[in-house]
Amino acid sequence: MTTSIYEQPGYHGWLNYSRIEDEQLRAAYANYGSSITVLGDSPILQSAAEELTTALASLLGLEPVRRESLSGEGIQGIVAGTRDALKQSVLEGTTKEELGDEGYEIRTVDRAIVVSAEQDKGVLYAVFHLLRLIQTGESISQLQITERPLNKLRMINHWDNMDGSIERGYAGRSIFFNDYNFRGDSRRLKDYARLLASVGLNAATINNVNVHRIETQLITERYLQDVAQVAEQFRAYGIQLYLSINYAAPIELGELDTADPLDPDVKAWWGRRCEEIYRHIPDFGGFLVKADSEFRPGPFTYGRDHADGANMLADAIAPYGGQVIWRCFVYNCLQDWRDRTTDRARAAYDHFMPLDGKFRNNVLLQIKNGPMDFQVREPVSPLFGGLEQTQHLLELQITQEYTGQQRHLFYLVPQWKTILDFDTHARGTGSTVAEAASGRLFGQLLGGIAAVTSIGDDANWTGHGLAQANLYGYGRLTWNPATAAEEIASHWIRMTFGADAEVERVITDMLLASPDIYESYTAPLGVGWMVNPNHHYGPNVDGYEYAKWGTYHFADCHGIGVDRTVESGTGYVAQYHEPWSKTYSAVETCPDELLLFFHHVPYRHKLHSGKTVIQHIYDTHFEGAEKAAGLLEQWDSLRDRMEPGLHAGVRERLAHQAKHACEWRDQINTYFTRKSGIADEQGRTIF
Ligand code: GCV
Repeated sequence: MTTSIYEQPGYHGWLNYSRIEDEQLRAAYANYGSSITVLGDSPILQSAAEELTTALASLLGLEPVRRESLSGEGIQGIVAGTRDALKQSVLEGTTKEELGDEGYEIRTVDRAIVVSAEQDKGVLYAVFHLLRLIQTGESISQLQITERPLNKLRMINHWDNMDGSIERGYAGRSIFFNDYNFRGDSRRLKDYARLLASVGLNAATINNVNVHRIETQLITERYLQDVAQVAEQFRAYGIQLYLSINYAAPIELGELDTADPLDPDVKAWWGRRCEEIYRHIPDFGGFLVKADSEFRPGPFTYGRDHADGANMLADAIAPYGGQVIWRCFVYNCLQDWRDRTTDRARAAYDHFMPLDGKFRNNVLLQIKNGPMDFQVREPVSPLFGGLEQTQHLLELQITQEYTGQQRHLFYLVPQWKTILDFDTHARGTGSTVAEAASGRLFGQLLGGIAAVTSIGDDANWTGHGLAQANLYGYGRLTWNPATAAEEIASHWIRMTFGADAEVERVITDMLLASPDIYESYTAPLGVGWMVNPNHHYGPNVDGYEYAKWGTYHFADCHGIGVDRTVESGTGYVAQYHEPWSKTYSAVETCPDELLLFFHHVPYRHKLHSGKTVIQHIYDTHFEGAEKAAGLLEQWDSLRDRMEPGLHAGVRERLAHQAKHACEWRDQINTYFTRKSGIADEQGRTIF
């Protein structure tokens, strides 16, 4: 007998609403949870009511009574609605301005819990928050919660192609497309929308930023009805739909012979497209554009700059309230490896800083977190804190392209927190990336975070069962970047695996240790890359060394690293504000973990840790492989504490990781022993 996908391990993720075992707790929750009143019946409020009903039934083992209006005997149970609907009768305190469009309040008032917001979306977020409290065993008898998100845009980007494949996808095929059609799997789309909304995400692109021939037609009659159906499903969960577009669409669709942004025919063409799109999807979010990057067309072809390109689209979509999200991932991908003057790291800043202030107010620049490409360790892109007059988004990668491809465990939240907390010093201390990206630092209206999603049609969405923590954590951070990585981990574990203190202890430990473990047996000290070309999995130290992509480590028999100083290198360090420019410039002050990103040093150079670079490489690679094996042992200790299928799926991946970490260790150590001729101080086996 085959089990349906909905019953397979991990399908429900952190919304599995397992019955609460503790009887006392269940009874305490039932005091409120046995009656639900949701005021209003918009699609979003219907989603909220449905979520509450199914979740409470499952968590508490009861059938909650559903009411549609407040009863005469005063309020009781869970009462949810907008402030208008509640007529403020039960609320006081927070002003409309404090709450904002998406914020909410949750208050325990006598025998009731009142969930309220300015808008329906806020009510939905509040419902998920309340359910989280119940799932994680918190008391709800004295709630006084007020929340609002820091970021207006909290976005997911899919790199899905219409043939059903996913660029850099490691969890099956697209949930949207197959064989150049929409899959129309509404149950799956709904459950995905629930997962996204439950962590506060509010926007999504559904197709790859590399927009190929057929995908170019997504903005035409051929597909717009299907796109509109997805938009409708997402709308019921407060998620606005965006599309990635092909900058040369007017040409590719055979309607014009130019895509020059300053050509009036091109402007008019995009105007007509927008009109048609909005006829199908009145709340369409806008366009995401990868232009003049990795062989994608763009305004450079016509001698125009990126402001010309983005503003033309922005003007076309402005009458409908849409936005243009324009990516800054622009660099020379045909570099000659012999040329040491060109530095890919400089490219985004060099291209976009001169354009600061030249973009329309419905344009946002989307900037990858680092200057290269989602490596395990990179400095923060200097465009954060650099761009002062242009709205922008931080782009992260949940899909684990360079972080183990969802076969290795890598809890990304600590990495993202390092990025968000990075103080750019643009306006003195406290000018963090989180503040810059949200728009708050420079008083901009729009801002936020986007990330490339990690999901596919695998039953558990993310392939690796523990990789779900990254999708969950991403949403939580977009809402509030100050949330601690430990807290996110602990919530995710309790919601996913239930209340078992040992499970929580072990998995928290594993998650928090995982980024350092992976970093330690892969590319050292911020140098990056060292992976197999194309698919980017597994060790290959020189894989990108003689390639055109601008990704070099320059290892020779004397030393390793890229000199990015002003004095003797590419000058990249000068793109940062002080004190960073100075700190990174000097080998003495550059943080160890980024040393090889900024400097070329001899193998015997001493790190702050007191070790030489070469000994650090050996030690971390031996330790990393050992710790990877340790992850498997830790997981095995939980064998009897969870659903066997869930345990087995993760176990298989951890076993692979342990083995693959040895491959990494041996290739890297052998390479550097041979290159440097320096032996390991501890005489361990190096081949
Ligand atoms: C979607 C990297 C990835 C590409 C990706 C590109 C981008 O180069 O390897 O697969 O393309 O980034 O972000 O546009």
